[in-house]
Amino acid sequence: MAYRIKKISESFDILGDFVSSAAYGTGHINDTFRVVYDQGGTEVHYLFQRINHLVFKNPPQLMENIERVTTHITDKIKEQQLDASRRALCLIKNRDGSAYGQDDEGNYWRSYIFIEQAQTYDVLQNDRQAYQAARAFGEFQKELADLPSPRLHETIPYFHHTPKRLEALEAAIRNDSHGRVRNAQREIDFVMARRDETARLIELNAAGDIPERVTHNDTKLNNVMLDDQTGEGICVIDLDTVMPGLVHYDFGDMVRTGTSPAAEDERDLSKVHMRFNMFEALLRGYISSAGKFLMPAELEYLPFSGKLISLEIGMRFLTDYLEGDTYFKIHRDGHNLDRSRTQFKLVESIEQQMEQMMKLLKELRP
Ligand code: ADP
Ligand code: GN1
Ligand code: MG
Repeated sequence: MAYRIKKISESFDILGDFVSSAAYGTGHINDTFRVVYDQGGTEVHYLFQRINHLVFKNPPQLMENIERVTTHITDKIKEQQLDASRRALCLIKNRDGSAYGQDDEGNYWRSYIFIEQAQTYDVLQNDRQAYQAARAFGEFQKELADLPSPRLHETIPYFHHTPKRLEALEAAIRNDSHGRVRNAQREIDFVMARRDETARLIELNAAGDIPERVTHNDTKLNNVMLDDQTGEGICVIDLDTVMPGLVHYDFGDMVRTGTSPAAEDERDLSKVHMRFNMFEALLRGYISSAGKFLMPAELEYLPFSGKLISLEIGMRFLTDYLEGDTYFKIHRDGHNLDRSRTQFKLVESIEQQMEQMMKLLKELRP
């Protein structure tokens, strides 16, 4: 692998000599590497990613989205006289001038400036981090509100169409290709008891009550970098799914990934629950940046979105488990089933606190 990365990195417009590369991060889809270069005696880092083209079927279109989005955000940051190289992802061009390179096997690769002295967190440590992360994601939506046309490409069609995710789960149950349905009956029943709620946001959008916007769509809290020194949410990353969507997809995934003290794949379900103070911090942070543009109907469904997206991602993990683990990277047997269980435990915890969540929303809404 190191050889392959050395070779591909040489096709990018980077000065100096390749020193080493190492796998980086905990993402489930792409392959990420931190690459070290020697530039006249100074060690400089770059981030390289192999785009998973089984998941993202059209990498050139995906990269066109990312170029447009990063350029737009960079321009805005520069207008504010801030350091754009730490506050927006900065693509390194390939030597042929394009935003990506291809290796001999047809894999697509891209490279970014490595953002130093900032981290992502798989599990948040405190509510200050939750506030900062949510503020940054809201800011990101705000910056993209005036992205010039055309509409961004849909890199994965129907990505957050929860009823279609339910259909996929039902098909996986019918096929039972790996004989695993019998291991997951409780989880299947859990989803089916909530099936009527899966279409709620889609219906509100179809009725014209909540608008389509440019959204991130994968706002796992480890997709925002927090500055080591100030704790500020400085840069939103992982832009593969930036495309038209509903704000709820973003806020919902923040609740899913930012409120539980346990990891996404925790086996001890007694550790999994929604910490109300973390929800409060997310809501406060998100409203601090997105509050100015959110419409009343959008605000109204923010608490529900936490439940819906946790249910939806749980359904996706469960579907992948039933289909034999072909989508999400797994690191042990039953990994996707474990992940689905934590999601459903979180759904339950959110349901139990929904009344207080709505009460808090009333207090905080601008
Ligand atoms: P995945 O789609 O696999 O989740 P990400 O784009 O989120 O890939 O990258 C994986 C991890 O790599 C992130 O969680 C973050 O810690 C780190 N990372 C990504 N981009 C950068 C960057 N430009 N600078 C520094 N670290 C980065
Ligand atoms: C994947 O790439 P990563 O790990 O940030 C997935 C998300 C899921 C998430 C669950 C393109 O995100 O939709 O919510 O795993 N990304 C894609 O952890 O499917
Ligand atoms: Mg990521």
